[in-house]
Amino acid sequence: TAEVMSHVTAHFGKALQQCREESGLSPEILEEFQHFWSEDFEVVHRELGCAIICMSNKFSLLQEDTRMHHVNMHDYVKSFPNGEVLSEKLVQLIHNCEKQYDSITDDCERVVKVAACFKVDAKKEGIAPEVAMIEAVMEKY
Ligand code: BOM
Repeated sequence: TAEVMSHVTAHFGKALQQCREESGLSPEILEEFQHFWSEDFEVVHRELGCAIICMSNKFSLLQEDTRMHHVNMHDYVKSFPNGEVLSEKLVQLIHNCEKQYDSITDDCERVVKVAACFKVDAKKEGIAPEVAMIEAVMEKY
């Protein structure tokens, strides 16, 4: 659900500041991670892909091949309140997007495509949070 996704995003987003330097993602492109879900934010920059890789690695959410670690992602999402209602769906959506961009060899470029696909599909499924919902739970993490 969107409520659960707001918690996951608030927590995951805390890793952004730690990943700014190595990813080269400037605040002009994305100031705060919760804006990822904003209607006016376009998920297109390679640096955002690099940042998502770095952030995911902080929580061991990726495999050696820079694809999602299914078990760890499932457990990560399940660790949030009501997480079990979202975990399976989230893993399924991300994996479906990964399959569509598997031929892109540049990891940062591929991951930003996967993230853009995930944003579109999460909206379709009604599990995309509003930025305000994320802001409301930020203080918990
Ligand atoms: O193939 C690499 C898979 C990378 C998975 C991350 C895609 C989505 C990241 C952008 C959105 C994040 C929102 C919440 C946290 C989900 C882990």
